[in-house]
Amino acid sequence: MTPEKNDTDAIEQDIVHHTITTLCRGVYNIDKLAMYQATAHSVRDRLLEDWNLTQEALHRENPKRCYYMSMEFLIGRALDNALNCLKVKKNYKESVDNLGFNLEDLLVEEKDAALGNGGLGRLAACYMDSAATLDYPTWGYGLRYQYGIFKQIIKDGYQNEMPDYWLNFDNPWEFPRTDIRYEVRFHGYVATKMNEKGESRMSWEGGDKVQAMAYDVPIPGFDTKGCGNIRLWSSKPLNTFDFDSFNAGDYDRSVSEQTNAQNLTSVLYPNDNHLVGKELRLKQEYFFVSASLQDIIHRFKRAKCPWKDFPDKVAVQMNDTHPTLAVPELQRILVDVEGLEWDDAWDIVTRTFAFTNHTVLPEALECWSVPMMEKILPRHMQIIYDINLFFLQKVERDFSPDRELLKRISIIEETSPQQVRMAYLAVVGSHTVNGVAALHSDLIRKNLFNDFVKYYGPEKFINITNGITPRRWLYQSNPGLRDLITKTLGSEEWATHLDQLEGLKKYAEDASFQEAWADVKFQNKKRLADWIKTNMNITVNPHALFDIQVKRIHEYKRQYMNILSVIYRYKSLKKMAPEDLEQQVPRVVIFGGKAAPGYYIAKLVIKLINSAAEVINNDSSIKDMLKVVFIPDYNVSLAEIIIPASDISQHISTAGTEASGTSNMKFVLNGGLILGTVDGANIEIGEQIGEENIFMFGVLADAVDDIRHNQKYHGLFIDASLQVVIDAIQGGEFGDPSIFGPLINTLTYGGDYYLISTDFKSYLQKHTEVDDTYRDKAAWNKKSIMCTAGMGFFSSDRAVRTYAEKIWKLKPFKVEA
Ligand code: CR1
Repeated sequence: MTPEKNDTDAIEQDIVHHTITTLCRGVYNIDKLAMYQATAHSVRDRLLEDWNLTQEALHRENPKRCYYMSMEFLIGRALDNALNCLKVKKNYKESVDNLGFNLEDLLVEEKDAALGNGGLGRLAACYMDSAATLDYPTWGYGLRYQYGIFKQIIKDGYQNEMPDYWLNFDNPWEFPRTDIRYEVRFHGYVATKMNEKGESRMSWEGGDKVQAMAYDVPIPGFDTKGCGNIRLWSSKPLNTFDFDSFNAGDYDRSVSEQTNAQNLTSVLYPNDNHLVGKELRLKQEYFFVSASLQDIIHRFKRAKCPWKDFPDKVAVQMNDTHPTLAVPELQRILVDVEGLEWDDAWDIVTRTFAFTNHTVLPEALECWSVPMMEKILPRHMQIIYDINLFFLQKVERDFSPDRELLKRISIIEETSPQQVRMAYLAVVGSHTVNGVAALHSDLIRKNLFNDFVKYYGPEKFINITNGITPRRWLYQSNPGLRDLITKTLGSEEWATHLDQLEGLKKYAEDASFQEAWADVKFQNKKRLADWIKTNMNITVNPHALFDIQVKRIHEYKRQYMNILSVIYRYKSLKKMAPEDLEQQVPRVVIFGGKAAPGYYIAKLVIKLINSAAEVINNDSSIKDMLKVVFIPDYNVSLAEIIIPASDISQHISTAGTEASGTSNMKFVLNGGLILGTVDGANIEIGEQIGEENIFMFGVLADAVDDIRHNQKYHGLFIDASLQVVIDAIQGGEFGDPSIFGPLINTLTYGGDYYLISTDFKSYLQKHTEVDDTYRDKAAWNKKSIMCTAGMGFFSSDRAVRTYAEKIWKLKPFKVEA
């Protein structure tokens, strides 16, 4: 960026120019939203320059590229991030100031791009940030949903859902590519045809077609000229019109076909870690991979390389099984359309794809019914059968003729109707499979993919522990801590070399550093307390211990156990003598998160939290020693305010259920301590920051099966502390107890699948330990500093570099100014 372009006058002129031209508004008649838009357009122009520079250079040099295929990208807001990446935030602040506005007020006008459910989608966004920052030639591919994740509204304590109209205003962060369009087919039939060489080939014919149009979302890298890209596909009707229906007087029908085409990418399925086997979802998945592969192949063909070189130019990472149809789709294109022999094509396919598994929860593993697949994708179903047949023949010949094994390992599950196991298809179609934290990768090697590990050998199954971008999750969201760290370490290089945070360790016991550190935390807690006051009219004391659990509401994540423990605390406080009450550590317990609209039990948990909050927050007898807040509509931009404000955050999934978790990393990076189970990335966080700096409790993953078995055959043990809580709920202390019956039943009649009764006692003990530790401010501050200082490993830069080196075989590609 030339210096002239960064002086405040030039920026002001630029913003005014966009106000007049892009927005067609007078400069003196302008509100915050319009000012935000004009500012965003001005920043976007700068990104565009970098974007073009990068894409032109890539086109010229044609290095190997990686494509990250993900049905979800949970990006959040873009303006603040872009200003930081381009290092022009100060300049823009001044210019906007001169124009009579406050930059911070403008930033919050932006709507979140919320094209994801939770961790999986946010991970994809962090990885795109790191790939751009590290100059890896990587593009994301995804879908441009017109409605992102729903807005959550709390009414009478219950979750209500409202559509997310995020595109209602102009979106400066996407570039429509009206010229980049591909046709995508559904249904139809399979015929045999002669190809140009006179060979007989299958051909997918007939059916319905829609069009995929590209929208590009630029992804700025931090302090680099390079700019990444996420290409999102939107479905459009083909430019054809059903004249037969029209002429037959059936105008409605001819128009409704067009509408159907558009509906394909209307809405993001709002389920986290849960499959709903809807036909429209299957169509979305195919639409997504078909358009992306056509685009990738189009780019590959420009260089006129032979097909066998495809894997030397293209790496595709499948973010969970959602893009797995890309495997049979590429095989189909190579064999049916390009005329390659099956084995040559399959060699190319399996050298191209790699697959990340993100879950072991059975309800989240994608299985598609064979009849549905046959109807929508008849040729793909044949190809999947063939892939499976050749695979099983090989297993039988080279490994073991054991029929039970063959049945277990088959891509087709012999249920009625038959099902395609997408995770198995992804494993067979990929050269490398990875889990997302050490424990999770062990578990999938031992359980889910055990037969495959034995057959292929262990090298194919690796671990790459998740990471988070320090740019959004510290640099941007916690300016106070950012500045303190930069001042202490002498430069802001840590933002791209997170290991440098180690340098903070030597100040961990330094009294004045501790004081500065604690003050930053206090200011962040105040910022959150103010937000809560302004938006929810609840007063919370920023001097209290802030105890936070924000994530999707799910039984396995055990928000239920958390609220049960809060009720236990409340009951204990109520029993205390006034002099004891005064001695307690005051707590503010904060919850946030969405439940899938169809997830009845999760929605009841939200109701219980709100009902308990209502009673506790209005009970003056406990002297403000406990407050409970459920923050509605948790999303990326709220996370940016909530996460820096934690003293304790909770990551308390039943051992073995949370593949990794990534918010755990964000909290600790911001100097918050974890109260957590021995699960997911909590374990590695403890290893990195020191076990003395994390509060861990609960049974271990390898004990879970036996405990479940014993509970089933020998009954549950509900200890006295848990019974107190159940009695209070059933006694109506938090409203009509019949409402909560089904929830209580998951414990008492449901066999307590998530082992709340097993872990409850040790959980309460840890809470007491948290309180006791918090009383000693110096000890607490030291732990908090050690938390941040030990988090270098969890940068998404480390994770992406590992993917690039171990899986994608990709080199950075530096764009010069
Ligand atoms: C996991 O539940 C993990 C993210 C990102 C989720 C969570 O523990 O941090 O993925 N899995 O790896 C998921 O959404 C469909 O599976």
